[in-house]
Amino acid sequence: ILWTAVQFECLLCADDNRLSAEGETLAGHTVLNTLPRYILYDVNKPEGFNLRRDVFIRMASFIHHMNKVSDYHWILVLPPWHRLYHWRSSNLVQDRVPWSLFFNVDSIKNIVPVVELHEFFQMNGLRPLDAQVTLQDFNLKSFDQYPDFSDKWEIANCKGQVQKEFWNLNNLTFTKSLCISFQGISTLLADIVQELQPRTIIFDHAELALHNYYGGQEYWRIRKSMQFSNNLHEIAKEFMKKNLKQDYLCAHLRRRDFLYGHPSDVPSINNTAKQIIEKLSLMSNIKTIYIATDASKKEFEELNNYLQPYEVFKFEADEKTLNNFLDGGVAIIDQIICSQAKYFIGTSKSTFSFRIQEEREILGLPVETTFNSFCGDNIVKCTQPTKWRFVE
Ligand code: GFB
Repeated sequence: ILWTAVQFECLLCADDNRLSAEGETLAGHTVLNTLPRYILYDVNKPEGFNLRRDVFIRMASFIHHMNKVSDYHWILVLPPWHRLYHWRSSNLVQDRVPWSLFFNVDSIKNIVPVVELHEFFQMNGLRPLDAQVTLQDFNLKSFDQYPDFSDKWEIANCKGQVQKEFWNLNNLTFTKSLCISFQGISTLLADIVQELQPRTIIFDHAELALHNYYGGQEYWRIRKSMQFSNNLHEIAKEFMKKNLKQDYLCAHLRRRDFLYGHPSDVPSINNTAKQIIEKLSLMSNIKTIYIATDASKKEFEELNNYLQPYEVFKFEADEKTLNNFLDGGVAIIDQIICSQAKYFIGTSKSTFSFRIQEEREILGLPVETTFNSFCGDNIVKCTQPTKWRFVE
């Protein structure tokens, strides 16, 4: 399933009509305008899977925009999933995982012109990319006294380290590399492309580019196309058929680094159980609880004890499933099961929970069963998630 650098083969290079590195045609007629151009991107290393899914939507909007305003056909290259910080199974190789392991890429291709990285290499070979652009924040000092929130960008000295090797591929090289201070929506990246006129370009720190219109029609069209792969749906379905025979409540408990990153949003295990039982006391038809969590075994057992006599389930991947679908696939199975629950409670501020809420909106489930989150232990006023409603 994983691909390696040695598999790269350049289809265009074997073709009479190929472009040379300088952009001449070899077959005597200009194909420059008809060949697609490619945009690659990467995201700040520590970011998790579900924030990266959101960055994809912003980049997909940008590609749509490019294809409206430019004479060329632009294709977005799906960044492989590579050694994410939260993927904890150290015995597994979780390098450069293609999107097709997790998503139905054909469904995405119906809405957004995308290719996987290995498909890009088949077209481009090992030719250097025309440009590497590292996005960075504007210096606060340059704001004078008052912050300026207008959309803007400028070529600048690099503030931090520039990434030399994307996804540990030493054969992905660049003709030129520059840093750009950037503030604004993702379609503003089009101005940079216009200025640099590259055929292939990679943006690093793409998370700095914001949504054009979060929660609008285009957002949902792209979001809806990001279906999980059939294989993962099948595994979730099998688990639900076997274990979750009745209506169930799903609770997503985000712990581990969230205990430090968002301490006031994460209740203690005891308090978590109390909040679940309180909800269930209002819904006499639900007796079954599904727990999705990154908590330790010990924390889960503690929670399970507090929740007795309710029936409590958690998906435990067998060795084959874990080997085939990795930590990322197991997390998605949790998300699929939660998205189909009768009632959902998530963890405040977790993008893992947000993506479940979106999935439930796409499925058309009642809004009051979706936008709920746990309250931290010492919170006076516990705010519930914003209701981002699906727009067709
Ligand atoms: O997805 P994610 O960006 O959500 O990152 P947050 C959390 C990761 O932890 C998931 C694992 O992608 C999973 O790998 N994980 C979390 C889970 N909950 C579960 C679960 O219920 N089941 C399974 N199987 N795995 C942000 C991060 O996390 O938290 C930021 O994106 C930062 O980088 C911040 O660390 C504090 O939005 O919850």
